[in-house]
Amino acid sequence: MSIGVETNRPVSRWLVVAVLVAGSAMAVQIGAAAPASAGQVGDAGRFDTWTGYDIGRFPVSVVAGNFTGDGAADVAWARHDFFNNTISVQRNLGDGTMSSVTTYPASPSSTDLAAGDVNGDGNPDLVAVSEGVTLNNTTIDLYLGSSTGTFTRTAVVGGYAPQRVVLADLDADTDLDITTSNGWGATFASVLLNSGNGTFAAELQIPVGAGQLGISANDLDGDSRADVAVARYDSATNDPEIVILGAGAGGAFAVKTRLLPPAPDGEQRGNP
Ligand SMILES: [Ca+2]
Ligand SMILES: [Ca+2]
Ligand SMILES: [Ca+2]
Ligand SMILES: [Ca+2]
Repeated sequence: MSIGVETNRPVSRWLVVAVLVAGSAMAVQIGAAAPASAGQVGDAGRFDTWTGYDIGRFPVSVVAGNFTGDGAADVAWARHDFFNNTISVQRNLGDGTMSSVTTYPASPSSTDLAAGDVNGDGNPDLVAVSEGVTLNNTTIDLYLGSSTGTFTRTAVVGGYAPQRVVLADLDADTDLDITTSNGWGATFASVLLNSGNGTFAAELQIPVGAGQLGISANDLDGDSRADVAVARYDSATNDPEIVILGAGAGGAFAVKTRLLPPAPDGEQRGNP
């Protein structure tokens, strides 16, 4: 759910998730495996253990959430694997260690993962987006959470080779709606409004332009309704652009404005 124009995907095979817990504080660090005597984080001895876990190849996105309702943050991550792709969940055992990994099937080549309660039962759910083997996937995977941190997979039609996903209440009815930035030539971002129970109305296709990547949601104009910012790279002008989506006249969700970030010193906009 980060916003920014990025060009490289993480492809390291052996990344490690290190979860360091002290009281209710938690940090998740992703990086190359480090010897137990090095790379320790924290102060005053609060974080004095470092435990590495194998998270599989091609990890791309990780989220933390209290999936089991015990107050200790658990983790889930998605992988950009075209073959037998899965998302994975590890429960926090409350003593600074994590459970064994539970995996759930996912559409091929996932690109992002988000956590939030989409069906309003109080248990966090997961939403994964994936490009697909042929880079035209239109299935968004939903994983409805239970009170014990297990998930049931379902799906909704939307997006086009989606690159990022964000959950936010876009229509001010208190439930979380889905927005995706889309890839591989798609010129629209996708908005799926929640019916309140984790089912979604037909996709709205918002004309943003191609080259979309980063996405973020917040109330940017103070009207008490969430807006969405989509970062894209315009290959026609060689310029980056931030497209702001939000509720316009009559409440319809649409492009509200387009922002051109300042050019770096000494550079000019447009084609050279
Ligand atoms: Ca937990
Ligand atoms: Ca839920
Ligand atoms: Ca909503
Ligand atoms: Ca707003």
